[in-house]
Amino acid sequence: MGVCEVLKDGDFVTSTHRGHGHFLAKGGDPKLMMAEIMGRETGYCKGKGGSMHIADISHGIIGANGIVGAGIPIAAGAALQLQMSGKDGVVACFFGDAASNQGTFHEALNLASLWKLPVVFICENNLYGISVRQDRHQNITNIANRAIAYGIPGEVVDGTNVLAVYDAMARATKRARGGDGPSLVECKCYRWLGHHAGDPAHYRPAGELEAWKERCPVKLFGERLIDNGIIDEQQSKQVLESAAAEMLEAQAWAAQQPWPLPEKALEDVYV
Ligand SMILES: Cc1ncc(C[n+]2csc(CCOP(=O)(O)OP(=O)(O)O)c2C)c(N)n1
Ligand SMILES: [Mg+2]
Repeated sequence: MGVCEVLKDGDFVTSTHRGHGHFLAKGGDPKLMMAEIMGRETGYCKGKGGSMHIADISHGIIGANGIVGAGIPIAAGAALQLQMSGKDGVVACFFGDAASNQGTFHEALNLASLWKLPVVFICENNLYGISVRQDRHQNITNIANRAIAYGIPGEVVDGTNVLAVYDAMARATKRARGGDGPSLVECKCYRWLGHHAGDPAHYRPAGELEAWKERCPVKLFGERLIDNGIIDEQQSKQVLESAAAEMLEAQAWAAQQPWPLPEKALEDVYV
């Protein structure tokens, strides 16, 4: 949310295999998103993209991506298109800690920095790639330091603090729009659930999850708004309840939607 709040119409987002939050934050419709996740005809990609390949070009959401690290060069390509057409748009490119080990990350940052492309690389460092903890998949603690190799700014941010994320994104976006090129923003965060629904996540050290749950970004931001007198407890509760109700309504609506017809299976796909 801290990232997408900075973006404007005409800006783009590339996402990951964990992209539903990015999608909603950039303005995607929850009903059409749920229909796509359930493989329905009325979903954003007519049910052919599914959970990991949702796209909504009308909101600048170029696509989630089931291939780890694949969104990074796509973001650089979209930024090149913006630069070549003289538009002042920016691309926000999300990826994970493990994705930053992929060749695509390094190749894309190399060209994006060389050509001063208007892109902000946002690493969601949630400490794990599937079951593999960060200190077992890379020899660094701060992924933002990889920016040094490409001569661009790299910033570590507390990913549980939505305003800190917003500020870092605002700085990076200003730089990108001003023609000074990309930045790398590393958001330190955590994955509450296992890698997927069936993963009991036994690889976590005891107490780790509980400690991160104390730092729930939604809870912390709500408390901050209350402490500063911007909303009261009742309003905070209402916001959370209405968001949950909206998602339940989207889920129920999507479950009633028609399945795609078999004879349309080869439409809109590369064959
Ligand atoms: C190219 C490629 N290699 C491996 C996988 C299998 N895979 C799916 S998610 C994942 C871990 C990704 O970790 P990270 O980038 O940290 O993202 P997170 O899941 O933590 O959000 C892997 C290895 C894949 N989808 N694509
Ligand atoms: Mg990760």
